[in-house]
Amino acid sequence: MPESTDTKTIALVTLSSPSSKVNLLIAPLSKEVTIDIKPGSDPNSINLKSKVVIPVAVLSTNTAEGDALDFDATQVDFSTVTFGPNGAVESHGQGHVEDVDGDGDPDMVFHFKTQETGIACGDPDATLTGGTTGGDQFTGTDTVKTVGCNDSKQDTSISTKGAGAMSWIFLVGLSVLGLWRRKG
Ligand SMILES: [Ca+2]
Ligand SMILES: [Ca+2]
Repeated sequence: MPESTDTKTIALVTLSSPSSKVNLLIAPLSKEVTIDIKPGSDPNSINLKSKVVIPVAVLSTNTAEGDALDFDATQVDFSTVTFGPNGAVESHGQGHVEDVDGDGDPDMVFHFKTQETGIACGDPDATLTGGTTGGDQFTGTDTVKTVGCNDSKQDTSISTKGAGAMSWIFLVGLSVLGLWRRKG
């Protein structure tokens, strides 16, 4: 991807004046875009034990209704898109054009394997980054609600132990009852 390589390059510019020398790091700014994790769902529950894919929509936006698009999501290059702390890549190797918010502008939906995203228990949000076919970088963040975490696993094991203890007491009770009847 020559375009994305170029836009990721950080330029070191040295400004010199008679009295001082200043180094400026100039990095291209990533545009903030609107994303919708699990379009149509709120809260955006992410089951961390699930092997299903997480749909994430990148929305086309304009500054005012009727204006030209400020960000055209259909121009997103799927091969540059990554999601979550581990930077999962698109699981189908393509994006799907769909107007997920029903505003008449086509948006883009990508899918990521839950296990590859690196989203951890208690994470409050997740970020998608990528670039357009024109080489513009963008980033977008949406909230998540993690489920299937260790807390619920412990709860399950405790209740299983509880059930085991209960049935053991029940069996002992039956035996005692049997002995008592024999004596009688
Ligand atoms: Ca959502
Ligand atoms: Ca739309």
